[in-house]
Amino acid sequence: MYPRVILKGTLIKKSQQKRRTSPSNYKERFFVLDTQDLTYSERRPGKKPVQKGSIELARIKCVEIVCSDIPIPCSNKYPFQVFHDSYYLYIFAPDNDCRQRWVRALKEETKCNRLAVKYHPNFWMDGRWRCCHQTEKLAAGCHEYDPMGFASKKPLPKTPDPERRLSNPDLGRVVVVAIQNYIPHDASDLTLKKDQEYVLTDSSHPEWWAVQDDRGNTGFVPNIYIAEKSGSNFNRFVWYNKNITRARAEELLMQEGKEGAFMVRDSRQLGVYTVSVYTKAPGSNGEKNPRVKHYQIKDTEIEPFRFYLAEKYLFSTIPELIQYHQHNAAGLITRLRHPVTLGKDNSQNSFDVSQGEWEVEPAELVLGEELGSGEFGMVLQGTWRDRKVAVKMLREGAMSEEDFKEEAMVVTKLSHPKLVQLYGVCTQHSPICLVFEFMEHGCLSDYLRATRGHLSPDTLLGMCLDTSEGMAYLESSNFIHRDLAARNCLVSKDNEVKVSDFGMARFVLDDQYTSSQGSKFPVKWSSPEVIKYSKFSSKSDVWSFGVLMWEVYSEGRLPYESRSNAEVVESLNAGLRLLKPRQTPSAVHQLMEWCWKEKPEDRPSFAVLLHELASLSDL
Ligand code: 4IP
Repeated sequence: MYPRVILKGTLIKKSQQKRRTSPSNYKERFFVLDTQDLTYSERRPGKKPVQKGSIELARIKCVEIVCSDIPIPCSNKYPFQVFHDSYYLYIFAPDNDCRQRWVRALKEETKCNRLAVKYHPNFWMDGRWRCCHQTEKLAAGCHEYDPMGFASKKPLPKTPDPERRLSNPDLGRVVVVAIQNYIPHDASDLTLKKDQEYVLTDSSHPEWWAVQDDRGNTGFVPNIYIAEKSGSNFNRFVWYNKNITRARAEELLMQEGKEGAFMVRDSRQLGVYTVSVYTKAPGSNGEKNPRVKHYQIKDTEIEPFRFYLAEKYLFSTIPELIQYHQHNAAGLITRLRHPVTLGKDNSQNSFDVSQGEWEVEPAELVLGEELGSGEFGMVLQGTWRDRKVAVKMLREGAMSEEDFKEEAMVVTKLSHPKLVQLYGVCTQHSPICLVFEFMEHGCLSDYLRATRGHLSPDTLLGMCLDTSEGMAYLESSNFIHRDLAARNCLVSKDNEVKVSDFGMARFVLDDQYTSSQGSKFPVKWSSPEVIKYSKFSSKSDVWSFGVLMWEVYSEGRLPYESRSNAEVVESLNAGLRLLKPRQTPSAVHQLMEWCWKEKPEDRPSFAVLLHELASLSDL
């Protein structure tokens, strides 16, 4: 009987390195799976295909996806493995569906073979298995091979404490693949189906991680049952340039000419990535010196593999690392401010207010009385399209307008009932002005002082709850406020509190405000890692939120009233914290203290704080 063709298509294969000296190359091959063999050929235009290899199906012992923790060094990012004889053939599919088709078909055709009992879920690379660190290529696998995903015998880790969380937006979007089925053991768990993809939403527990399935259900699963999805298909990221040389990267970034213009590109070293960034920062001689600096993304080389750039701030994925350095210089010459991409229109990401829907027509704006003044200049009451608005007139030189325009679109897109909405920007006159939602009672700190002794415990708790709601939204949008304090929240006529000025601290030009040594730096609201290393994150916002709760319950007092910034830093270093304001319920005080944990990872997320405060307000 003739063999019947089951699947065919072009995939990339890695050389099997049958000999010690075999090259480690990746080649495009036309694969054909029939009922007898898996065959691959070279196809060249106008020439007859040349068969390069063939594996008899009866000799296959394992077919499985590869869960890689490193960037994939070829253009197809979805690897799977065919273990046959004593060789591992790694094949790379262009997408997950294609990989699943091949893996399923191969498993089906080999299911009656004498299969391996265990297999290696990760690659054999550089003389060791990345999954179990064994250095013998033919060493027994470290994971049960369960081709159809029936078994679920792995011992389950100890159930975590009830404080476990379902979301940790600091994670960014990390996709994981189930390496075996999991049947939930309690209501907060989620069913895992082998080979299916999930989005990781929390990885803070050592053994139980929260994931979300494609229907939006979220729950906990043992982390030994999942693996990070292989491949680093960065094409969807605006900062990634695949085939670009160092010289071309320099040319493009110099052309862009903006401080912090950057891109991520493939390094000459296979599988390694480089971040190239433009800076005008003065060189060692103090003179202005526009140049491009290149930083290689390194990994820790020992499990669990993590990525880092200039200093050892470690991340489990490269997009997470980039996202972090977009907010923090942390050892780089400048933070990564403006992604630059060859061939993609960079202006897509920038805010061209002259044509954009965010431009406010000066003729539509009626300015009224002065409401106050802030870091950026005067705030006036106004009317715009029949609604009351607050208009911030930016004092010339107070703000980096170029940077602000770049990011204003992001800010205007953030929309939540507990955030003060930025309606638009008026750029046609200099200095520019920002048009915000109007809040009758003005800023929270002034309001607390003005109403001291008159606000009920419910109102105080409601103020904290409102703020946590706005902040939980920012956290879930991966947006860091950087200057959360009662002075940066506003109060409506119904005592509703909304968070304002989010992200604006990045555009202040006054060094006294931006440097943690500066006299205007909000030390009293800042977490230790912000004071020491300017390391901002949603968890540094959580610290500030603890101080804001303290401000609410002390009805507008200044934290550490009579102490200087230096004294505050000293007492924080000694482990001291703000004292409980007289009328604070102990449950709220416990939350404050939780926000002031030394290590960011020990602090709760805003999602948890919101949940906790909401349950207190239900009592
Ligand atoms: C060859 O490299 C090709 O990659 C072969 O793949 C590969 O054979 C060889 O690996 C490797 O040495 P060069 O073309 O640079 O010589 P293909 O036949 O698809 O071109 P496999 O067995 O992986 O197909 P070794 O280990 O067989 O030498």
